[in-house]
Amino acid sequence: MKPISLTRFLIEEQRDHGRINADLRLLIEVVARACKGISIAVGKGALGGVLGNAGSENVQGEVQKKLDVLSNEILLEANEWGGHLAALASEEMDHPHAIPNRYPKGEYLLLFDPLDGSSNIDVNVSVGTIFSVLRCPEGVTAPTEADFLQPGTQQVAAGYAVYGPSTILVLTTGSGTHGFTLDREVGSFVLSGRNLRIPEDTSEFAINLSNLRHWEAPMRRYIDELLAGKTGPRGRDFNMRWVASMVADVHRILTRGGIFMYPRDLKDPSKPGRLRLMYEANPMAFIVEQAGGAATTGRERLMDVQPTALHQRIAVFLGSRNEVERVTSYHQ
Ligand code: AFP
Repeated sequence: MKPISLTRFLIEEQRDHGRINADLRLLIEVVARACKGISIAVGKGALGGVLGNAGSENVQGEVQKKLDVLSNEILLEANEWGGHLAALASEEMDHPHAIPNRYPKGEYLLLFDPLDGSSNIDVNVSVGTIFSVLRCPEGVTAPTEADFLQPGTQQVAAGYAVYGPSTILVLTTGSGTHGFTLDREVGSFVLSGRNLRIPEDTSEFAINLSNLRHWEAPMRRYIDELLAGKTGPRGRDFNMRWVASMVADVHRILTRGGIFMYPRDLKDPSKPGRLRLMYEANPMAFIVEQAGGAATTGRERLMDVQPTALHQRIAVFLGSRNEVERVTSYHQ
């Protein structure tokens, strides 16, 4: 069958199904093009002079890798001129980035983690880009942080690119979750998975077990049962994976099922979790739900959370619906 490019897929979503408009189509195409640029930079590794630390810190107080900064710049430059955005926000920038006055503004807000999994870059393990799209509130021409603080249910699109053996863009605009693989010779993303579905059951869990002693009781119970396997109440054995790049762990789950967990831990009681709500948890929750999975904070549906700060952290449980519902019920 003739391959379907991302461009053709988006044109059909717009023309045949009226699911997206021209500005949202442009936004997605521009972000996809930026991800191609990031994929090339990541792929150069040591030869591109882009490994190692940038000698700066981000708003999280984390050391920035050169590729964190480069990826952020690629996404900023790609999105400023198109006229589709009112503003954008990034894990790597303290405050929202206004569209320069020399360019027209549009109706969308773009949020992204330009390079997720930074601690894996220098050891050549898969990393990725995560993005989320919201509408700018009516009548707002100079969006502030408050205009970004919308629950995940308000997202009009979300996606990620995983820079692994192949570069794959996964996308939802609210009508299913679809995967596109980068054809490096032609330089375009080609549809490689329409309407991806996450199996409701799984025998594979993803968590950083080194935090075990810091977890709340419901978490300890759930994990103990998984580790007990067929000798315990679950009656079957489980397998564990942890890449420590959320994009890679989520992509595995989207491909063959599983449950991803980053619970809040009492290591730092002031932190309600490690992952960021606005540009990691929410986009992944939208993608997962559109593929038939579930995403909670352990206590409530993730996309219902009313954000209070642009860089706020949150606990994340997402993936195969029946496992997410079980571990969430233990917290009730
Ligand atoms: P870095 O971007 O600092 O590597 O963090 C990656 C991440 O935000 C997410 O992608 C992983 O799932 C998670 O953190 C890994 O956390 P641990 O290093 O605590 O396992």
